[in-house]
Amino acid sequence: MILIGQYDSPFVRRVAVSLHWHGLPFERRVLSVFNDLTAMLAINPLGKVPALQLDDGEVLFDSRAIVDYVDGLVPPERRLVPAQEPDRHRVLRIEAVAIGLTEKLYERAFEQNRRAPEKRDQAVIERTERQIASALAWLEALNPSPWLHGERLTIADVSTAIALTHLREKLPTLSSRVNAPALMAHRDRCEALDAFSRAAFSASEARQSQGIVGSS
Ligand SMILES: N[C@@H](CCC(=O)N[C@@H](CS)C(=O)NCC(=O)O)C(=O)O
Repeated sequence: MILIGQYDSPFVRRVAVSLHWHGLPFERRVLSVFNDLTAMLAINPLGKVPALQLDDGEVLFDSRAIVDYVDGLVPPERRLVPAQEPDRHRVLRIEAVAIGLTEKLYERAFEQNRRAPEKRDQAVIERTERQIASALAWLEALNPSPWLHGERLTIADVSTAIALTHLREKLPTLSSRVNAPALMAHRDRCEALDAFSRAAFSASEARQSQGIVGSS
């Protein structure tokens, strides 16, 4: 299998951590959705990452669909999304907020890092920050100890920890204003795991595709 995408993408990292957690070997093709858009459009009709090329050449896209596929390769008791109810819907419910938070962080960082200052919309920024604060408060109230649900790591933990790392790395000023001690401890606990450190946030890959959209 070949995972396409950079390790400054929280969605790519979700897939990479899932693959490492399950001990599934894969190669990686480091393409940027900004610098390599033509190549990305040939891989994924939306030109987005992550994409996962299977050994027979078929390509999967969207991290939810990929994580679902990857989870199906291991026995039910090892899955990151529990196979049995009610754990299944409870984990997916938390994951939905974590992914939604990730999308809002991505939008907020895009506004700051990819849009020319004169084109930034303060009303959009404020609305997005309210959504981010609300999602963080909701997740913090779950008080992970050590996991967000149940007795073992699930996709809810993977997605939430990666979102918190993305916040710290891409939006440091906003991150410094956040009061979420339980989530930050949870992030550090998760990022210390082998499956996470083998797919650690990559500042050098982030630097490779910096820049304002439409400026070059
Ligand atoms: N729902 C998608 C979101 C993926 C996503 O937004 N990826 C970003 C990189 S972090 C991307 O490809 N952005 C380029 C674009 O939206 O044009 C998933 O879960 O895979």
